[in-house]
Amino acid sequence: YHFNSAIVRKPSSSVVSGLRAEDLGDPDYHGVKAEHDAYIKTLESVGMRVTVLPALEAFPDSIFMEDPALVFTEGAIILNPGAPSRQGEAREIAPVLHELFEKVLELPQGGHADGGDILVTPKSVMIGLSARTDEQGATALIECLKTLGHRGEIVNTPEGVLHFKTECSLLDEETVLVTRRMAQSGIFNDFRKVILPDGDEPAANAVRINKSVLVSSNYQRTMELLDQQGYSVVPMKTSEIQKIDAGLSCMSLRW
Ligand code: CIR
Repeated sequence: YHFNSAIVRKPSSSVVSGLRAEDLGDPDYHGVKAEHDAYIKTLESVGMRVTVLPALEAFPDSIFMEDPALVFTEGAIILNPGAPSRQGEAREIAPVLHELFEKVLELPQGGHADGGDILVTPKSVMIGLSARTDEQGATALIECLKTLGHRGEIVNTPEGVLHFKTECSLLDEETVLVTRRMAQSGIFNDFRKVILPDGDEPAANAVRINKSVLVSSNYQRTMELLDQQGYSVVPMKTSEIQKIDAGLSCMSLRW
């Protein structure tokens, strides 16, 4: 969670038709833009150099930069997103990664993996199988990770959630923020766990960057809990992006 660089992509007006599991109404473009602008400012304020890519009208979900690639200081991996409408996003990010990284690997065609299913921890890179990430994609990703000197590990995403990281995030070297269901799954037995208060599950997708933890400002009890545990909480507005199933990790690639 020590990062100094990030890539984000501006939302396009097509973001209002972003994918969602349950329709709570379209997000408002200006609202999404305001949340995204605040996100960029926050990344800068916690010490990141942010590369801002232009909006892509053809890809409503392309603001969620985290899904089509995975980056480390050692290099980048171009992924193959599982949602058909998002697969072209990988092609769009490729030239940018080649410019910024010396080593750029590509997940072979066939399998799928979304960055939202990948939790990088000091122990391993956890890859959650989901409706977006399949066995073939996860296995191929483990091979790519080896090339970059990282150990990948396949885990299960709880039924009915979009991504593995919809229900967990890394708070520090040994601690994860998790939903009760994720805590009970046994996946994080080797970690200290901060369990979200019941009803605050959507706050699970927080993101630790340097000294700060960015948390959705809709979840007061979670913010208090993290504050009591000594974390430096930065509240972020997520009301509009939440309508298209997004949290805080998904809007950037960080390294
Ligand atoms: C999607 O369904 O792909 C987008 N509407 C939301 C993606 C959120 N990404 C993430 O959590 N990594």
